[in-house]
Amino acid sequence: MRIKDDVAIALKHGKPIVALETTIISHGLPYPTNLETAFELEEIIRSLGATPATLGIVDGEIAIGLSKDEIRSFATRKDIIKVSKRDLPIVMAKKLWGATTVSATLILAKMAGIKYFATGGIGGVHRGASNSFDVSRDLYEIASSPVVTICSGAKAILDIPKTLEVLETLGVSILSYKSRCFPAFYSRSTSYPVDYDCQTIDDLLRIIQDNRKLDKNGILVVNPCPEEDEIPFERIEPLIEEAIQTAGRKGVYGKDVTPFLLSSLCEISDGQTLKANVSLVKNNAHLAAQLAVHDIS
Ligand code: PSU
Ligand code: MN
Repeated sequence: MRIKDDVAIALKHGKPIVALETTIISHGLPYPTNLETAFELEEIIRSLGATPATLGIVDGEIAIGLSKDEIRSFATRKDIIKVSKRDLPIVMAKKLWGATTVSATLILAKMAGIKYFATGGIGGVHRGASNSFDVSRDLYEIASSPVVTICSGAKAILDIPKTLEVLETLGVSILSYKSRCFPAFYSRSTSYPVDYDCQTIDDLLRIIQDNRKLDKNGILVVNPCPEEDEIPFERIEPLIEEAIQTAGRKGVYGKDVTPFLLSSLCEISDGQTLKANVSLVKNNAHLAAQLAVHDIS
C-alpha cells in the first residue's frame, strides 16, 4: 500500500481526511466531466481544511491518494477494472489498474485509518432482485465498516424500499442531514421516511462519536441533492424504467448494469442526470469535509 505524502502527513498528525472513490471517475461519469469533477471534489475538501484521498489500484498497488496524472489516467484509460471487494486481490496480483467502488473504497479507507468517505449514491438492491439476486456488496461493507459513508441515498435505479430493508437487517444506522426522507440520488424526496433527521453537523457528530463505542456498526449519512439541480422522482422514474428495459433487451448484467444505466439516463435526460450527479457528489464532499474537520475525537 502506498500513501500519498500529504495524506501520510495528515494521518500521522490526526488531521481530517476524506476518502473518495475512483469508480465514479472511471465508470460513473463521462469524460471530461469525470476529470473536472474528480479535481473539484479534492478542491472542495481542501478548501474546508481537510485532506482529500482519492483511492484506487495503480498497477496492482493500493494507492491511498492519487496524483493529478493518476487521476487523469482513471478518467481516460479504457482498461480500468471496476473493483468491488472480491476483485481486490485479483487486480493486485495481475498488476492492473482498478477503480474502487463504495465497497472496495471502504475497505482501503479502513486499512489506511481514514474515517470519512464521500460518494454519490450507494449501490443496493436492484429492481427485479427477486429474479436476478442483484444486491450490491456496498451494503455489506457499509454495515461493517468504521468508516462513515456520506451519500445522497441509494441510486434511483434501484429498488429503494428493498434497499432500506436490507440496510435495516444489516444494522446500518441511517442519519439524514436536513431531510425527513431517504433521498433517491437525483431526487430529494421519496415516500420513505428516515428515523433520524439531523439538523446540524454537531447532531451528526454526536451519533458518529457514540457509535465508535460500539462494535462494527456501520453509519450511512444521507444528504439530498441540492434543490436547484435535483430531478423530481415522478419526472425521472419513466426514464429509469426505459433505461432498465433497454439494459434487459441488450442482455446487460452483473457489474455492467450500474454504469450502463447511469450513462443511458444521461443520454435520455439530455444531461440532466449528469448535472444532478455532479452537484450531489460535490455537496457530499462538502458535508464529509465539514464532519472530518469538526470531528476532533
Ligand atoms: N455513485 C455514483 N456513481 C457511481 C457509483 C456510485 O454517483 O458510479 C458506483 C459506486 O462505485 C458504487 C457502484 O459502489 O456504483 C455500485 O455498483 P454495483 O451496483 O455494481 O454494486
Ligand atoms: Mn450488482
